[in-house]
Amino acid sequence: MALSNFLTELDALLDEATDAFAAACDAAALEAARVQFVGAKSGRLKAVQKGLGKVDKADRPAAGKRFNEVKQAIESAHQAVVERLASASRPAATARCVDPTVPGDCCRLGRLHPITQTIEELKEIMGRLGFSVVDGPEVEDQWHNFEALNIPPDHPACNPLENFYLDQGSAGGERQGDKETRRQGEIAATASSLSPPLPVSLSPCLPVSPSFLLRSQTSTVQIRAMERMRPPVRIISCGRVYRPDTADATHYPMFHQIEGLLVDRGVTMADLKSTLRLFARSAFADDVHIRFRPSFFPFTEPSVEVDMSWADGWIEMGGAGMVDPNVLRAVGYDPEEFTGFAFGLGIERICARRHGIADIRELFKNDVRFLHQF
Ligand code: FA5
Repeated sequence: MALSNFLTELDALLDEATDAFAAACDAAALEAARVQFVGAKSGRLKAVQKGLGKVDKADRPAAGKRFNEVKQAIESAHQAVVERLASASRPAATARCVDPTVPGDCCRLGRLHPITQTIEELKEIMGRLGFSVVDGPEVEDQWHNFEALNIPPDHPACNPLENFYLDQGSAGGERQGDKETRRQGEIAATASSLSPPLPVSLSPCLPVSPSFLLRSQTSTVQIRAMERMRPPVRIISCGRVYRPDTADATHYPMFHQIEGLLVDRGVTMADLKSTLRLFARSAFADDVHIRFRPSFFPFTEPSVEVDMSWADGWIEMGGAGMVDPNVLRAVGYDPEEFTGFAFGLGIERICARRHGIADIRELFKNDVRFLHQF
């Protein structure tokens, strides 16, 4: 056999064996490749070795030398894959060198949103003044949002452009009786699916005013609380309210209010003012002043705007007043026996003042770099 033919056969074998070992992805595939190329009995290297005796005698030393080199290269390729598979099956912790002096990964702790923090603090302050916390639904019926609060259906405050009414679908083509029956079913289903469920049976206006809306004020909870309780009533409620207001530095279409209500015998405006003064001093600082400006809310009489003052001037925080006798009557209280005060303040404005936030829109951008400061 010519030397060149023998060497060509050897080189081809080396290439094939190297590729086969490199492709082996587990021990079984590697062993199959080993048997095929370097198996003691029928391996292909053994077969090529037999051809060595047929090479011309003068060329045999060169052929033998090259054979040994190729044999060694194939065995090294096999050994490299043995090691690769062994290290892949070792547990990562032992494979990797641990340096205990390297500082650990810093894991940022989450925190409550500044509005939630403010609400928790306001609840705590009012709790110390003897007020307990109640909640009401954000989806409201017209009775609680308007009518029981002495706001008649034709009042501008009920205007669809001033509120987020829920789309309850069109009932076109139905007979009036069918329409009413279907509406009652929808109302009952919607009311009971809310959390907490709307007390349909307690809502005298539902059959005649079935529209639902996102509540526009937490004053709704005054009504819900008085429907459930007998005086003395001393509650606060904090939560989201919705109005189609244009967003600016002090307004947002979704914002939070804290509502306060105290009903008992002999409650006066003096009680309202001292309660709000104590509240303001606890929430802000001892040197904060409050002032009442005459105003109008259908559910309080007299009504006032509540301003608070700092070095840079007065800021409007909310509304307040003595509960209107019509509201007391709507929930079955005798206005000759009981009087009460109520107030509703904007929580974004309180939060902004406490933290020096110039624009309340920052609170709702969900920028963690901003939120992380509180
Ligand atoms: C009311 O909502 C009355 N329910 C308050 C009330 C309760 C009066 C009980 C009497 C008795 P008013 O619409 O003024 O009132 O809102 C109260 C406060 O909510 C405002 O002073 C302001 O601080 C805040 N506020 C109102 N609209 C927005 C808004 N779009 N974005 C942020 N805060 C707002």
